[in-house]
Amino acid sequence: MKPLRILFVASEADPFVKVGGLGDVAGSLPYALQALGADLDVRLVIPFHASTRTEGLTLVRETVFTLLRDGREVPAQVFYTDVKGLPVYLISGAPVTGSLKVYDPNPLADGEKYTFFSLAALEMARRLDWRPDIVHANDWHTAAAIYQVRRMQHDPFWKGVKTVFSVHNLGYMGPEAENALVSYGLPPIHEPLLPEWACRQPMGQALWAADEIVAVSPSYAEEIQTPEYGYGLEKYLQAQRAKVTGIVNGIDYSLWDPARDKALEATFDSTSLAERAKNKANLQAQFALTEMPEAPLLAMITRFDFQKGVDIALNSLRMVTDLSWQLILLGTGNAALEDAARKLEADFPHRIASVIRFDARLSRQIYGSSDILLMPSRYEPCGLAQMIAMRYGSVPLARATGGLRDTIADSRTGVLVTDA
Ligand code: NHF
Repeated sequence: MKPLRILFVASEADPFVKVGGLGDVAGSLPYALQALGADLDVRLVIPFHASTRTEGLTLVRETVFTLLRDGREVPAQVFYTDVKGLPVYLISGAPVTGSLKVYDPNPLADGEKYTFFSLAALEMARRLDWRPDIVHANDWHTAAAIYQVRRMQHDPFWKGVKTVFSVHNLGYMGPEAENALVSYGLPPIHEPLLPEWACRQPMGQALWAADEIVAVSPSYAEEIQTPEYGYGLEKYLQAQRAKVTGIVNGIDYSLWDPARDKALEATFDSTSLAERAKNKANLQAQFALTEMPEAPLLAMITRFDFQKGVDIALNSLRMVTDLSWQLILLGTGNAALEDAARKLEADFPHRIASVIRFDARLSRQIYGSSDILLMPSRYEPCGLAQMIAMRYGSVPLARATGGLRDTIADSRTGVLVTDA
């Protein structure tokens, strides 16, 4: 039997490039799909960002072609590599190399980059004469691929190709991409149930064009159909509820394993949790926090964003003066929130460490030593940190929203917040 071909299109994927949870998912879901059986042929395609890590990999220049933008040719180069049996394509070209960040502070540059990339990913499949059965795109960055497949249904190569659009975060829709979309031949859609502005943006277009919409948790699939979380698209999503499914993300337990994690001073498993005390003492010493074994070490490992409720945690902790606690905060993002974190540290020295940087190794040490992981998210489509925390013996304290509802269980009863 001919294997089912899935083209997995994403803006980032671990270990090549990882900014957030999407990178974790795109770096492991294709393998999990592949493992379902030999009758699946899954291939990953990502942009060849300036920050892509390719050490130790052999890259082969696979093909070159041009895309038309307002009648002008924009060259694209495709590189191929194989990582643990997964075929991976990296697409380069001026709109990608011209932008230093994976998510550019200039939204127009991101509009150009991701429209070019999404269309180049499809053109690549045609050049390689590898016709996917399913194109699986993720978030607004790769949404144009979904819309384009729908527009190309008259083309024998694309006719009958199905699309899956995963929504990792509905809050980001690509509002400045319209110019690029139109220039590459993707006009606004006409859909009375969508607000007019959404008809001109990649997120709205992909929700309209996709055969299936997957939200990254069952609760989030429900939430995006409500005014509180739907960002104005809730009416459309309600009308389309038959094609909206919630599938919760997972983490790769072989990559997140406290019994083997080389970043930890003391490794441990569920039978040797006492070992964690060494990690806690080590972290306290590293960040000049007073060693107080009896005080809970709280942690936040997050993008500094209002979505994540960083401000809620910082403001609330200021009020908790009658209990002993310590906090270690790791992440980067919004400058005002970074400043607020630094200020809290200055006001509570020896109690708070604010580490304003991206540090994968330190994050593992924090998971393996903290007592409580705070996730006061205003909304959380899925969330991975709570799953890692549970794997590493840190108890998540979270707001009951999205994937946090679907994944955090009471360890005494096994009951999920969703079921309670
Ligand atoms: O886990 C990966 C991640 C989610 O809740 C997270 C988010 C972005 O906000 O699906 O995407």
